[in-house]
Amino acid sequence: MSRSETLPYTLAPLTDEEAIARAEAMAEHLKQRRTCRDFSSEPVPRAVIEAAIMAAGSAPSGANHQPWHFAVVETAAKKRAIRQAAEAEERQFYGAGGETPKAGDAWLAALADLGTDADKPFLENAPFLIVVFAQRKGGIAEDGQTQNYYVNESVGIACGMLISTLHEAGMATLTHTPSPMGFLRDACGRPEWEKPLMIVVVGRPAADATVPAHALKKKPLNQIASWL
Ligand code: IYR
Repeated sequence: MSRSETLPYTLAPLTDEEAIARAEAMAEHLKQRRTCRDFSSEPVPRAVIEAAIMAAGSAPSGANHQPWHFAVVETAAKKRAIRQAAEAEERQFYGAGGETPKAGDAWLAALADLGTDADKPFLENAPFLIVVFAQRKGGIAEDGQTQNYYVNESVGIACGMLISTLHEAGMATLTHTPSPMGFLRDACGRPEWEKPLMIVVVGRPAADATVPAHALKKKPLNQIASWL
């Protein structure tokens, strides 16, 4: 078997008690994260966004190809263009013009508890939109040809690390998935082998921000885990 170059790997040793305390504290902190739809337009330091993207970029990925791109949108004109294109799609999704909704009845019923509709003011109000792209091809060199592996898994993990870091920095976030979202590729000038995956909306919550009570209903441990 061929062996690659290796480097030592160590972690600061913790006692069991310390490990438990740190895991519980982190879990408690992450449990305070909410998906926010009411943003203040108060500016956010660019350095926060840069650090969060660097955290996301350290995620594990298939063959370490790092098949992600984060397009950071901060100008009013670009945010407005994205809002207008997203709302046009969402009006069809929700049937806001009186026509048959593209979303079926079951999907609309599932969304009822969230209270979402075709209006997306947060796409303009929030200081930053991070449009996340998954690179279907390209490898580390981003040549547009080399096969990438486990792309959705890799970019999904990176998005989790992105929103966790932003939460740690006291930012409100929204993982927004306009449906469909192909328009984001043109809006952000990205190549055809990249697939828009989601918009991470970042800012501070508006003074009167609320979240749906439904969002606080999280499944208990004995439902989401089994021990074999
Ligand atoms: N893209 C739509 C619908 C939507 C779908 C799901 I699944 C959600 O969890 C939330 C919204 C919208 O953004 O309104």
